[in-house]
Amino acid sequence: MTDILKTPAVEGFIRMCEDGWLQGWHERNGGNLTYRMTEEDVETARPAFTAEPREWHEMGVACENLAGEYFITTGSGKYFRNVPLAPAANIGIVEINDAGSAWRIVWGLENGAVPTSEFPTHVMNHSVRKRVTGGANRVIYHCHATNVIALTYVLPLTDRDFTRPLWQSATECPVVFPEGVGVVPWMVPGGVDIAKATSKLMETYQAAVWAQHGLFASGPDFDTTFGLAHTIEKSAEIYVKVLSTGLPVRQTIEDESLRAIARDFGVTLNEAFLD
Ligand code: 2HA
Ligand code: ZN
Repeated sequence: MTDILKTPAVEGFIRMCEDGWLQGWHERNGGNLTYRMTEEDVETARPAFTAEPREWHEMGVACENLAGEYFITTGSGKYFRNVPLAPAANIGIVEINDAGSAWRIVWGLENGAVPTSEFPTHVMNHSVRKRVTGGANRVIYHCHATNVIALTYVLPLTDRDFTRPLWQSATECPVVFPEGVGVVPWMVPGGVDIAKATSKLMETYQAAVWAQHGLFASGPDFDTTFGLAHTIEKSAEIYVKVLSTGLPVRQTIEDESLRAIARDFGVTLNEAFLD
């Protein structure tokens, strides 16, 4: 029988958890990750699924376009640090029902574990990203990216006030997230309000900043999604360092240069954030 831990989807998922831990973005049980499996992923993993169907759990949200989908998810209260050591206890695979309103465990999340506390948020955002990307988006990732969080104490909490310094602090940024980033004001984690506020922004953006909390990123695969979070956090780190010198900023990437990058790299920048 295939070892489920050696299948590309599960192996890639575990690697991303480890990568995030190594970056220092997942203290204690911080952060969560979900992946919407392809049909091929599901068929490859199916031999390892539980023989007896488990009970359904209502999510409190209904996403019709996710009916019958399977997700790999981190467990609620579980530590990213422990995922590579004991995957079946810290992550699992859940199936979504025909109404898109409930989940049940088909593999992993052993010893009574359940999906991440942010599962309804992830599901709502998967629904939006699946729709706006024509099915391409498969990954939703939430991490406590240190410098992104730091900036939420000093920058105005608007999409424009975050996007501009992030674009200006690393030349590749406008190419990686040409639509910019969204900003969610401080909200209680794990609730319906933060799920709704985030999914509204994810109609437009690949990533949203959660004030005084972290980053919420999406993408078609693990590399692209981790790369997006890494790029945003790196740019935030540079900007924090620049601010920390206390010296006046003598030069930055001007708007005409941002436009030049967009032209040469064939991306369309969100004009709302340019002067
Ligand atoms: O999983 O990070 O936002 C713990 C969290 C909640
Ligand atoms: Zn969090």
